[in-house]
Amino acid sequence: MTQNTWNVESVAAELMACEAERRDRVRFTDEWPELDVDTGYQIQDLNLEKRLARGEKLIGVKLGLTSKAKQERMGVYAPFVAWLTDAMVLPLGEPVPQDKLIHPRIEPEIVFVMKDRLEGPGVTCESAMAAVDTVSAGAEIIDSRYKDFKFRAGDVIADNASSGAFAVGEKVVNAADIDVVAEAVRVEVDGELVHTATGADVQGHPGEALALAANDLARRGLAIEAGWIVLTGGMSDAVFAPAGSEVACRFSTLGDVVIHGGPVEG
Ligand code: 0L1
Ligand code: MG
Repeated sequence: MTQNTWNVESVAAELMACEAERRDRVRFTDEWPELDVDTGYQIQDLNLEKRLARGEKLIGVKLGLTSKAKQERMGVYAPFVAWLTDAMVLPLGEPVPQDKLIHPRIEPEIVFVMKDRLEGPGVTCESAMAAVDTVSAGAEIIDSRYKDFKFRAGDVIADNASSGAFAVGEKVVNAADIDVVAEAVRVEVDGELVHTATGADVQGHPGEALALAANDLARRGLAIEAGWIVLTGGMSDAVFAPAGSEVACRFSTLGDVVIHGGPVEG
């Protein structure tokens, strides 16, 4: 397809096809510069409808690019929101689903489970945190439908913020009982330390990321529902997760989430 032929429906269909066929492509914005943030969300929402129509359940939201490390790596300097469905859950102990993903990368996340519905606008870090039930460690396995993870804001929002899979650690802590700003993580690849970060790296406070999600969803007349999972965004840059690798996200109080890349074929 060439310039001027793209629209919300055709980009949505192409992204779903790329995902199903494990095929990456060049970003759309080179051919369709009008693909801006709002258009990206229209595409994201259209593909959510398709996911739900094929039986997936909406279980929460994820934030993208809430840390400087992620923004600088991706060259996109504004955070955004995307959808989580039950098909994206990676049970602990299961390897990276290499057969479903194109070029998976893993990043550590602070994960909230919501106690109350949270509806913007006007949500603050404080009111956001008051609506959180529990906190856990998480690891998101991102996967972009764009070659080399090269995209602009409209592209990545349309692509559901590079959603792939995510794992949540075993330990569950009441939100009132943890300092999420001070919570630290060490990311090790095959036993070697590659990144460190804290909750402060996520918008200064992961609650700010949650507030941002609620306020952003409000622009589309949507809210964060009680019981939903919220991935507050990669705390550090992501690391590649090929077959044969082991990525460990070791949190200071929330425990470890260790993800294996799976067996090397042949
Ligand atoms: O591919 C990406 O890095 C965009 C999604 C960002 C996810 C995150 O920051 O948690
Ligand atoms: Mg993430």
